[in-house]
Amino acid sequence: MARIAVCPGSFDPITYGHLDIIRRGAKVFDMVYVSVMNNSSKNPLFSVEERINLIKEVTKDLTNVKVDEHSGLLVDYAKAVNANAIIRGLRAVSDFEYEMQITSMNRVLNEDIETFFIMTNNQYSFLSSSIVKEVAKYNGNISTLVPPIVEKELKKKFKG
Ligand code: COD
Repeated sequence: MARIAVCPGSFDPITYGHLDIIRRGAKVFDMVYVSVMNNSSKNPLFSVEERINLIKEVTKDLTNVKVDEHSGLLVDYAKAVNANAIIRGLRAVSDFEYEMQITSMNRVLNEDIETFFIMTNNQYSFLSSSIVKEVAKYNGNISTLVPPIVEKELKKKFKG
């Protein structure tokens, strides 16, 4: 049986922290669906299409990674692509409570789908999309935080 996982998130925009989790997940699973979840209460800076295009661009060397979107429950998306695993990243203790809550909810919704956590790479432990947007907004250097194409698109967003 193929090991298929979903790596869900807002990815607004994708950072080197996300990319590290996707790359490491792709080493363990036969197929990883990176899914931009389109129903979050957050007010995104990038449209779903923009986020998908950026993820596609920075993962184009990974042959077992597909990029997609979904509006609705994550477990329904996982079922639709025959995935029985969810990959999430953990940065700090502060992530734990939220991750435990959504993991438990997803298990109630579908007990056949298992969540796997990948511990952040130390160099990205402080990194989030929000922090990157904050620094970019005030013209700070984000070149070590996001891939060049993401840096370029962020600069465009904040130019106006
Ligand atoms: N290092 C390691 N991991 C990282 C880093 C980093 N520097 N930065 C981010 N990550 C990880 C996050 O921990 C997360 O696992 C993943 O990357 C994506 O992060 P985000 O912030 O882009 O995504 P989130 O946390 O906003 O995603 C939330 C979901 C969209 C997955 C969630 O809202 C959801 O499942 N929505 C669908 C509705 C649903 O099914 N609800 C029921 C369950 S509650």
